Amino acid sequence: MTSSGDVADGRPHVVLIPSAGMGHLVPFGRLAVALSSVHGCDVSVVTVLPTVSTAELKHLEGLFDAFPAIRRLDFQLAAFDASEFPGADAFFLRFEAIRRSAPLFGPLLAGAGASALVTDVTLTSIVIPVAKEMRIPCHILFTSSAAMLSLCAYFPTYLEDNAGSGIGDVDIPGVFRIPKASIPQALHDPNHLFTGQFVENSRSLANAAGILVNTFDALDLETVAALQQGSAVSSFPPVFSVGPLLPVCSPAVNEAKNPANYIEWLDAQPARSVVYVNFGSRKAILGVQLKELAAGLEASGHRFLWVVKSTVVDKDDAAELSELLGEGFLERVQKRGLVTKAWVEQEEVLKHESVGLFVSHCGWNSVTEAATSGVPVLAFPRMGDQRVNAGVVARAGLGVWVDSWSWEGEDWVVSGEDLSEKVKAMMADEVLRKTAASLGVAAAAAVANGGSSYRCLADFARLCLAAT
Ligand code: UDP
Ligand code: G50
Repeated sequence: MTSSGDVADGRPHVVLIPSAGMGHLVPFGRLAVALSSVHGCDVSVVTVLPTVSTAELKHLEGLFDAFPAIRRLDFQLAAFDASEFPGADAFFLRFEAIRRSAPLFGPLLAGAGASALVTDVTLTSIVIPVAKEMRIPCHILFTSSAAMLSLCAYFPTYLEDNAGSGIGDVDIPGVFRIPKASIPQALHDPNHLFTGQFVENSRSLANAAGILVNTFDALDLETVAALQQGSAVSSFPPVFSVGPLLPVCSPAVNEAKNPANYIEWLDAQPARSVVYVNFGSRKAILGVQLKELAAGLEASGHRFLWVVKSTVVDKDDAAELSELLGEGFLERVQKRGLVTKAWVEQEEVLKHESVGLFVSHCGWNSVTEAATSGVPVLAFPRMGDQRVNAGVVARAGLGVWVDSWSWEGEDWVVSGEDLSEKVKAMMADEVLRKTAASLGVAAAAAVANGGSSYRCLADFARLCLAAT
């Protein structure tokens, strides 16, 4: 035992502190497995209880069951009065609740004997001071794209330079210009709960020992290089591109989550004939937009697997599909469409050979999973960081983004006709299909032994060892 960590067997003990929401938990689980199974680290994962959704709890339990070497450190949230933020998003509230529980992290970490920490970007500004006090190096896992990381890093400077003039296009030196319309909606409001957290976290990033990003060279090389050269912000910590963090393929993680027989259904479809539609785990799509999506998928004439989410948190999802999608829709598409409200194992779906296109909200995990499987993406961003990520999709050639399409909060929706045209064009686009497939090859090479992301994670593990 050293002053900073329990390294009795010579291995660094890396404690991971994830935040809330599947989009944040999933990459932490993958990082835990890669560090533990491939890079020889002793790994603990802090399990913040309660979770926002049942999907999150099941995911974590599956992880610990499948990988007994990964230690579970339960952390009970302190009481939190959400009435201070009426109407706020359930996940932003949970970020805040975890942030306010910060004083409890010290005793937890001291008991665990951590030699290094990796925390979620949403907790940056509250975990780094705790780690500093305990003299444990603290790294950040950035769960979104490197483009979003550059926006995050530069945002405080942008605010200082443009004080009082509202948010416009953000021209990140050495990177690119992010148009006003792509800036996450919440950041336009300086008094928004998310904005307060975001700016504090942005200011703290420079104090991190390192930043892990779930990306790889073929997607984000120039952005990461610009950050490392200090063009966006001077003296930025080392950035490790460690992605795509690979899905954890284990029956214990995946079993019994879904009653729908979608894999059997996919097995029965011709190669690359199915349009897979899923907008992620955390946001419902407006009823009017759902009806246009239904019309668009029907008019495209293609087979489709559509995961419909009609309420914000999965456990509350009760509305009937036939009500949501319009009279007679399910009957009319019965022979070529499978629609479910249940959770599907997305990585299984994307690697299935019958899938030819992914209509995605561009949550970053979904983008990396599409890239891993070499499946083209029709970007349909709805909120938050998704337009910035959709820009990455388009620039890398992984897919297509119609940047004039509306998103959450705008008073019009994308028509079924526009959607159907794009789906038809993309399903017929052989060049796009080949480019997406080549990104799949590049992703596999990046994480294979000796590849760029493999080496970055190995460097990171060595850094943790050196700190013990
Ligand atoms: N996911 C899944 N099945 C679903 C919905 C989501 O497996 O029906 C997974 C998806 O594969 C991804 C994560 O949940 O790993 C969602 O993260 P992402 O960043 O794509 O979007 P978010 O849900 O955070 O908006
Ligand atoms: C949700 C969202 C907007 C958004 C992100 C969300 C990101 C970007 C990274 O998860 O992940 C980030 C999040 C929080 C933070 C700092 C950086 O405090 O609605 O951009």
